[in-house]
Amino acid sequence: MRAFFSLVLIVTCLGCIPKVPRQRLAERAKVSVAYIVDPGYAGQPFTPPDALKKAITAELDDHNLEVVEVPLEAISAQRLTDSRFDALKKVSGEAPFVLLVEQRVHFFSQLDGRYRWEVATTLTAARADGARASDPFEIPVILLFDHEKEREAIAAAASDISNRVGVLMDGVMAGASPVPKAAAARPSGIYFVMVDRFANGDRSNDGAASVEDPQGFHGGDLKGLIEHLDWIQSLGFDTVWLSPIFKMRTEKWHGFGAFHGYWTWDLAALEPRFGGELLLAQLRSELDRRNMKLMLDLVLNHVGPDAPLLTSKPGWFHKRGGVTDWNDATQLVMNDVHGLPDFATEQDEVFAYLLGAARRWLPGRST
Ligand SMILES: [Ca+2]
Repeated sequence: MRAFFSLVLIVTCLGCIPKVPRQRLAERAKVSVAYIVDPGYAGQPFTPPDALKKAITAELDDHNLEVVEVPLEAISAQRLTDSRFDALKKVSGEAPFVLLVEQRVHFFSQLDGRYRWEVATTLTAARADGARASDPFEIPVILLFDHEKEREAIAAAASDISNRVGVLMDGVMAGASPVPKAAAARPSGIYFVMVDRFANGDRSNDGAASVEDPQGFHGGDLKGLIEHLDWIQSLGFDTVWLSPIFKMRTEKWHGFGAFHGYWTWDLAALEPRFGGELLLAQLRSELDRRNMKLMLDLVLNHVGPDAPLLTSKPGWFHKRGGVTDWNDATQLVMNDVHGLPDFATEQDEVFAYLLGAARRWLPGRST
């Protein structure tokens, strides 16, 4: 849950669809289409507004394809794209083409009285003879009114999304093979390390630690991690994602432990009990030697309780109180999650601070 509010740096292969000329079938054919919008924190999957369906239907009609919409129930029991696509194909009968439209909508920020949303869409399409392609993308949307939510955001992005459907279907109808993903040549994966709980390589930095206390620190550190890199690699992983290692609150809060590292106090310094910058540099070098990658986890949504920034920069926080309605998109972004002081990231100064902190830890920038 806490990790959801943090930043990790991930490189993905997007737009793996080769560009081909506009396609139109000589004879009209059916395309089986399924829509699903994943809910955020609560609720059931739902179908997008008619504005999107209408735009996509018009686009497909332009390809001489007749839409047969598959009911949401046919795929809603599945959570993964591959499973949904298989379920869609199963109920598509003789339709020579299938199209799956998956969406998730996020409230992003409130700025100058307007509401910024992100509409994330993954399109997956295939011909009956197997050629399949996918296109994941995000479209930012500005809405003017508080009562406008997920449906209005999707409707606002309908034209852009239907255009992407057209390009994707051009590729599928032309039989173009998707460009292989860069990572496909070698299996890979991300191994997440809860640094305090992974391996204790240096007992001199333990401070107050007790493995008997489930909420206490257990002594894990970067040195212990470095000593286990061969083991992590032997499991088939090529990337290590660390729980936050930055200066943080270390005292318990309402009985809950701080060992996870998500109660950051200072993103520009390392927490001494995990090891210093020399050890971080050594970790990087050991990972490089194994052709492995490192992901650092920066908590950008909030600071830890009693963080010094609350005193030195009191204007940097929303101070709207805790979240009381988990279905209220504005509260989710602007209010304190479980009492953790919420950064006003829409302020230029706050944004610059967080960006600077992120850049601080890029390789070759640690001075
Ligand atoms: Ca230790």
